Amino acid sequence: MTTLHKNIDLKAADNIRILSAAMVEKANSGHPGGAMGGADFMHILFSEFLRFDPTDMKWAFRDRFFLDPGHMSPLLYSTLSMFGKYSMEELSKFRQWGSPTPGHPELDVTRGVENTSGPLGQGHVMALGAAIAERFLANRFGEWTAHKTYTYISDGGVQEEISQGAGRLAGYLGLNNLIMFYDSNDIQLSTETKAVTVEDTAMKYTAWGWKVITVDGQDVAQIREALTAANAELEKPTLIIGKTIMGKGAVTADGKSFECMVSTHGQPLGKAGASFPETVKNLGGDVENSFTIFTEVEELYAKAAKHKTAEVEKHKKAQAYWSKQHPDLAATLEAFLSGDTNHVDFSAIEHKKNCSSRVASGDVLAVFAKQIPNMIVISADLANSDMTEYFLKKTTPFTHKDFSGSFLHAGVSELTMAAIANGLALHGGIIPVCATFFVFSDYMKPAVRIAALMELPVKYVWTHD
Ligand SMILES: Cc1ncc(C[n+]2csc(CCOP(=O)(O)OP(=O)(O)O)c2C)c(N)n1
Ligand SMILES: [Mg+2]
Repeated sequence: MTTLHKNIDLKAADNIRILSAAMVEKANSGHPGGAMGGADFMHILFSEFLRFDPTDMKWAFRDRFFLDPGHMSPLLYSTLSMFGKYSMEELSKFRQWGSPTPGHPELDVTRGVENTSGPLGQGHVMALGAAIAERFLANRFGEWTAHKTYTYISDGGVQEEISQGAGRLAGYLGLNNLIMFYDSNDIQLSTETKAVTVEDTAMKYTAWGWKVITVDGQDVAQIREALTAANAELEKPTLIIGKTIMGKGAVTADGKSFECMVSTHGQPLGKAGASFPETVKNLGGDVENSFTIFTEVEELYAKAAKHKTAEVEKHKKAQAYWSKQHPDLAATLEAFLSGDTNHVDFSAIEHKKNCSSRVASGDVLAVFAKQIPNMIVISADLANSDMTEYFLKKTTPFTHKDFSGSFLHAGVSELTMAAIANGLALHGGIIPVCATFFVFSDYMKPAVRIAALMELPVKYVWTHD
């Protein structure tokens, strides 16, 4: 790599750091530290790897990016601003009433926000759902529909119990299309991580069947190499553990380093003990004009955007060719993507007299199994008791690298299951159903709440109490 190339990448990442810190400083609230550490990864992922068309953000076969730690939203907004998805003015209204840059991102696909996040842990499990949806569709319509699902997790997300369900299932299913970056800065909201854990996270994910790569999260060459290896992986989901520096580049008024400080987790740099103006200077920015994209960085992203649009154009051509060759399948795909279920004939549902409500539910699902080929039913180890087995009998469960069926045995993990269902719905093309006893629905509530906020058409089967 030339020195020039190296410099521009650092400049772009520093630009993202300045914007993220400036948003929080201006709003006088928010989370600058984590965002500043994750900037190098976001720059490389978005400018070089993530396949999407900046002029057609809703293209169905785009790579997905799911942010788990919603508090790092300045990082996402400022990265997307490089593609013109947020203006400097909009960034400067961070956390203000009615602005498109609320403190935690809310679903807004046209701007590049794939999921609402805030409750730690759920974001990366939605990514798992999207990765399953992608495999389901590729199995039926061909590998030309294939894409990657990237997700970004932090210490909080790794600690949340829901990550156990996602780690287990992604490994079991062999979801090599799922690539997760772990912003491992060893700092969380109120302490350093060493105050709460001695976990070997790499070993944990390896045990679940993941490929694990550990990199210096501030080194773009290592990040690039890891993303390349993750993209080439054929059997396993990949976890890239990026050892990052909380508040990367932050300095005090007298120019001393203010990195790796818990205090930069959730307050403006100025309040945390650093100096915002000195930090901007240290990162090569203009204090009077911190909401700026550097000219060279703007050029880099303009070039990247053009390249992305051209790349997607090629895929769209392949899609058009395939549609011509397979008109029936193409019509089915279109119906899947529309989410339309108007064709369902409810009169086909039959119940035995005096049947229990869960059996009645099973009768309905059995008809859906025949009539709704894009329905995926998930049960949390209760298939033969919540009667989703009526659906299962007409299909097969997903197993390692086999997505020919339409059923997921989630194991005993109701919250994971519900967040996966959200991810299936967010991806599109799928009608997700998830089931457990009514009494265990409490375990799912955080994900049900997020589904409600995002207005996702997830179906819940809650049988008896
Ligand atoms: C389910 C849930 N519990 C608690 C919180 C509040 N919270 C926000 S960030 C955070 C921990 C942050 O640590 P980390 O994820 O490592 O982020 P960093 O400090 O590195 O920015 C907590 C507890 C939350 N957002 N979601
Ligand atoms: Mg952290």
